[in-house]
Amino acid sequence: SNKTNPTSPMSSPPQLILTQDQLKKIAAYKAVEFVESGMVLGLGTGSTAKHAIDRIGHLLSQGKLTNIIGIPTSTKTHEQASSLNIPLSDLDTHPVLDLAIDGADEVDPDMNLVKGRGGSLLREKMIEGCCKKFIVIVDETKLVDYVGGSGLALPVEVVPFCWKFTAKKLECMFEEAGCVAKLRVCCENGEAYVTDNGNYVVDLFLKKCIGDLRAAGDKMMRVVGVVEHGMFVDMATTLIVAGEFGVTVRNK
Ligand code: ABF
Repeated sequence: SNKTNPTSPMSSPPQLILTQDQLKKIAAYKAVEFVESGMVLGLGTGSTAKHAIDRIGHLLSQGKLTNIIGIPTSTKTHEQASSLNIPLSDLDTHPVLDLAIDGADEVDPDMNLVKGRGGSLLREKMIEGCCKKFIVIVDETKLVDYVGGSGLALPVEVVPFCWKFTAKKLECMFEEAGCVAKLRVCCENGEAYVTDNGNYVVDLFLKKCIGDLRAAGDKMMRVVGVVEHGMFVDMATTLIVAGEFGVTVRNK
């Protein structure tokens, strides 16, 4: 017979495999659905947040959003947002924000985050700490069982003065977790990476869970020379994850 076998692969619809960047875009566009005219908005940094900012710029240009004020979390985001004619301001003028949208490097099951692999953790933490709502947008690769669980860096912004001394203190602090501290360098020239605030970044590589995140964060902040660390504990209010399964929105 010429009947098609229903179980044959030939009869099933072609499988759509999305790239990581497409997933980032899906999460970002979903987050922008929460943006309303008149809002003061925290604008994140990184390749996921970039999609959200593009979308906000587009909706503004179409008149579908009006009276938005953006507070950028980095000089890079400032450049992108101004090229899209998004009106911008700062925390001095707008100390309370309606909403912030930003990416993350890791998200644990309690919606605690690791941020700062993009280098903007200080401004992100200052701005995202002032928001009524903070939406984190990620593709599913960012989900981890515990902070540090990806095996990638936990970034800490430090003053350049005697950074080795500060890095050593951090490494000793998390010795039990098998911590290795490395100065972040620019891949182009091998020189120390310098943040928007003129500081360095020490990346901590952990082999185990560091336990109580708040206690660990407080300990780091007591090291003179540490400016800020990249753990964002209990800050996210909404998590949007895009994966092959679709997009999910979870509120805290
Ligand atoms: C920023 O961008 C950072 O806090 C985080 O390091 C990074 C995530 O980057 P991407 O969206 O490019 O993966 O939000």
